[in-house]
Order: sequence, then structure tokens, then C-alpha cells
Amino acid sequence: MTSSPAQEDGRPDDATPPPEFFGEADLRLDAIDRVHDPDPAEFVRDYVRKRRPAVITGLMDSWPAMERWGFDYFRKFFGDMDIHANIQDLDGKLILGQVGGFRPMKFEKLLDEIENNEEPRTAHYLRAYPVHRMIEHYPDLEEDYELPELVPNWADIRFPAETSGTTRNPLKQAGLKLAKTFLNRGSDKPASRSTVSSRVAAVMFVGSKGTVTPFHSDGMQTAAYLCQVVGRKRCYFVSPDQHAKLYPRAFRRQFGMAQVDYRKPNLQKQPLFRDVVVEETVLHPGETLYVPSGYWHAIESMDASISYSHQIVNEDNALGWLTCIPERYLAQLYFKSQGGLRAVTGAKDWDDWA
Ligand SMILES: O=C(O)CCC(=O)C(=O)O
Ligand SMILES: [Fe+2]
Repeated sequence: MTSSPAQEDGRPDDATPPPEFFGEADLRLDAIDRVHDPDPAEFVRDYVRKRRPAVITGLMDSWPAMERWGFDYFRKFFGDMDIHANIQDLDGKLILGQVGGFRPMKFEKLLDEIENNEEPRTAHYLRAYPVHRMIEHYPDLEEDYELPELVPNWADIRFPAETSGTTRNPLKQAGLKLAKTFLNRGSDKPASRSTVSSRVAAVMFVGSKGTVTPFHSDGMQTAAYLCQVVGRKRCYFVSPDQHAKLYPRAFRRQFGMAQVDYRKPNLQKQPLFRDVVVEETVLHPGETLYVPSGYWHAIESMDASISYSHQIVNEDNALGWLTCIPERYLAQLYFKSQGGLRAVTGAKDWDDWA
């Protein structure tokens, strides 16, 4: 496995983010390892177990999607689908609270907005749309991409879940066994791509230049692949040990949303943000981002963009995933008592937040 700094031709065009972002925080540009076609065991040892993010190159080289996916293709096969687009006003306003403003429209209308982009301060985003629904609409979509198999994924029911046997703690052993029972009983029947996609929570992101996903860590402590097909995305990371500096909302482990608006931090109200270390990288078409369990990330599209993402649960994060199940019920009760999830987070439902 090779580990190298950004591609020679990558960085210069990728420019630096506006200096006012992050206030006084320590922003480290181009700080994420890039690994080409890694050996799976080495990747698990160096990134999954250490919970380090990475940009993986080479995983998507055989994807027909790299040639096919674009706005014309999506218009042709998905234009008549009813979707909800997240509309973001980027003009100096706080971005928090703008993640949940969804407007119903046809997919083709969203694509028109993205392509014409007449009002560049307004971004349109199809956020985390379930891929299995797209496959049901246009079954050939499943020919366009491969499900990454780099790290074990117990949510991927094509393969039986396996533990390494290194855990001696009987409580942990029992927890892992229980998680496996929920996630994966090992399928001897072939599962359709649509079923597998739904089990791994595969989602699509299609949006204009400028969309922002503010700092969050993925719900239920899942890790994720973010596979970039069209356009570039600027990605910021904050390690889990620094979570207090982002002022997480209640139920951090299971529904991690930061209260700091990193594009306009309020250092009077949130002084710890001053000391946060933020790692940045730019994800290019054909590159896959590995987001570890519990890692905080914020993502901005630098161009009109299409990305595919799915969740990962395995021995590394299965206990976290399992213990989030009861927490999820408590969190739902809490949000209900506060006037509903939308009142607290702006999100329409749990699945708005990938
Ligand atoms: O690309 C985005 O806007 C968000 C992606 C994300 O947060 C994820 O895949 O976990
Ligand atoms: Fe995420």
C-alpha cells in the first residue's frame, strides 16, 4: 500500500478555503492520507482500527458510472421521479438550520436548477436519496457501480459477518454476537442489489456547486464510504476526541450534530472552538473517502456534484452501533418533548441526516 500526499495536479486547482472560515482554529490543509488500491488487511490495520479517515484511489476505476453518471443521464432515467430538494441560502446566513428545508419537486427540476445555477448563492441538494428506490425506478442503475468490499461490512448481507476472535471479554463477545444477529445472519440465497443497497443504507447526493453539510458524525456510529463521481468536494474533519469543541447537540453518539456553525463560529458562545484542529482534503471524481466511526465531518461541494455513499458496520464499531439502538428511542422521545426533530435540528426525519 502506498501513502502519498495529494496528487501532483490535485492541489493547485483546489485553492484554499476562505480564511474567515473556522475563526482562529488550526486548519491543516491537505492533511488526509491518500492510499492507492490498498491491501484490505493493511487498510483495516492502519485506518479502520485506528479510526483514521483516508482518501482511497483506484476503488472506482472499473465503475461504468464514471463515464455514465451526469446530469443528462439522471434526467433521462430519473427525471420524472418525485424528490425533496434541500435548498440552501449560502449568502452569509448561518448554515445550521438550513439542512432540513426540503421542497418537493421532480428530479428534472432539481437538475435544471443545478445546471442553470442562475442564483449561485442558492444551492439545491438532493441529500442522501435512497439508492434502492432509484434501482426500483431504473433497474439498470445497478450495473453502473460496484459495492466497495475493501473492509468487512456486516450490513452487506452478501457475506456472512465474521469476528476475528481476538476479543476475550465475554461481554464484548456477547455484544458482537447480538449485533451480528441483528445485522447479518449470513445469506445463502443471492440477495438483489436493491435489497443489499437498502441494508447498507446506500444513498445518492446530487447537488449544485456550494452545497454545505455542516459538522456531524454519522448516526448509529456507522463508518462510511463516500464515492465521488462528478465534481469535487472539500471535506473537513475533526477527530472524535475533540467533540466537546464542536458543542454537540444531545445524543451525540447516535445523532451527532455540532452546534458550532464553522463558517461563522460564535467564539463568545462557543470558545472551545478556538482550539479545534481541523484536517482538510479535497475529494476528486473517482476517489472514495473513508469516514471512520464517530469522526466529525463537514462537506462542501466545489462544483456541481454527484456522490454515492453507504454505511459500514463491522467488528470495529458494532458495539457502538448496538448501544445506539436504545439511545435512539430515548433521543426520539427527547426530540418529541422539544417540539419535534424539525424544531431542534431543522431535519425532517432521522434519515435526513446521513
Ligand atoms: O457529501 C455530503 O454532503 C455529506 C456526505 C456525508 O456526510 C456522508 O457520506 O456521511
Ligand atoms: Fe456523514
